[in-house]
Amino acid sequence: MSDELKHTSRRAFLKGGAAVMAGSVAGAATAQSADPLITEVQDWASFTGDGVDATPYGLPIEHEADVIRRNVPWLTADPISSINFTPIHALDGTITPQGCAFERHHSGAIELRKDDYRLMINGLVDRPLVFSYEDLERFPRENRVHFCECAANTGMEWAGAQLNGVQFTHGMIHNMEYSGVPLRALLEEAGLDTAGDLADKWVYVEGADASSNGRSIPMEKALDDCLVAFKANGEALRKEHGYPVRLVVPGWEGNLWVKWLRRIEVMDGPVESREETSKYTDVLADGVARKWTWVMDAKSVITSPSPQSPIKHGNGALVISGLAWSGHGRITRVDVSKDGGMTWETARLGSTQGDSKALTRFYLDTEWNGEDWLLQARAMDETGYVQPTKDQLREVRGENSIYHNNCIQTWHLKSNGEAENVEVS
Ligand SMILES: Nc1nc2c(c(=O)[nH]1)N[C@H]1C(S)=C(S)[C@@H](COP(=O)(O)O)O[C@H]1N2
Ligand SMILES: [Mo]
Repeated sequence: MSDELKHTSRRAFLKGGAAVMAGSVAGAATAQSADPLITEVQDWASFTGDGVDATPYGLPIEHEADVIRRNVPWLTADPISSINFTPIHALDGTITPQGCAFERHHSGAIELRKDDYRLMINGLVDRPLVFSYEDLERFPRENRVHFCECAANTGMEWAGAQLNGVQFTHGMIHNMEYSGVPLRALLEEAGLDTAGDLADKWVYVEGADASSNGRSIPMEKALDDCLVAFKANGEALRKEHGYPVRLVVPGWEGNLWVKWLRRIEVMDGPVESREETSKYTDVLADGVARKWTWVMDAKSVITSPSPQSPIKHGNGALVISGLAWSGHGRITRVDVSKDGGMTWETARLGSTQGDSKALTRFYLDTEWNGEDWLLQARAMDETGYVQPTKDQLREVRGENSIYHNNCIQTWHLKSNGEAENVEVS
């Protein structure tokens, strides 16, 4: 192709594209009758608004009162030992506000004052230590964005499409910017020789709540990227997320992210506690339980349109939006299918850089004219791993698993704009 031709066709393409967009955002382009919201002076322009003293600490405006954590009544028999879900169908970008980030407690959220906070490091260290909150603040800090996904996220979907909303199928996840001290620095302060042979060493981490939620973490991970965090999204951790201090274990299942962190013991091996034997293990197709599935594999889901976020505008321009994440690193690509996985289009990632082990936003800017679609998203991460279908997972895991379900999700988008949780095979 000559340079001249290339030029012309690119310009033609751009013009064509613009025409499609203008024509398709129909409501916006053709508002011709008098719209009082444009022609009349409104109350909010005639009187002053609230003063600066009205909201010393702000909450979302009342019109957003629907964007809240919700639970599934039959799953939440006991609210003390239970779970609620992030309204991911109504959020955009990647950061989860603490006020609506899912919670999972084994014995309720406790109230622990900073003054009463203590963190002990003991076991196979030269100098067992107890840190106060102020002590922790005197170590060099880091800021990092990471997702925290409960291993049970999507767990109700193993045997069939069950919960009709992305908040319930995928909402056991949040993504925050944490400020904290690398766990490595505290272990070194306690005299752990991090240059020595630590191949068979573990840390056992415990919370101050009645459940303690004790978990064993191999030393390699403890020294790699774990953070002892005290701020999330710039402000103190909320009580329900572990105030004043929680452990951040990037990319690994949420159960390891101990809240109200009180003790870290360096040990010769794993404790094999309740949370890592009878729970959070994966039953395979042959009935054998697989231990230690720590890393959350690459996963993605379309958040809009979805059952709780139907298409309400008319035909034409449609933004399909969703989230992708991987416990192994960065998301490199997300594909979207409209026909249940037969053909795929590559989505646009909301940020080109993308944090490692963090939520990535994706968009597919497309057009919808009332077609019946089987919408799916499929994530790929920097290791080359591709998110599997439900059938592929079932071949290995059967249908009796609960945890670590990272299968491709399908929404049936109907001509009326509503979407439903379905399965394709
Ligand atoms: N101390 C303590 N830490 C805990 C838990 C708990 O009950 N107690 N629940 C764990 C589980 S199963 C998950 S998924 C995450 C949830 O963190 P969140 O409540 O901030 O969403 O915290 C983990 N840390
Ligand atoms: Mo969890």
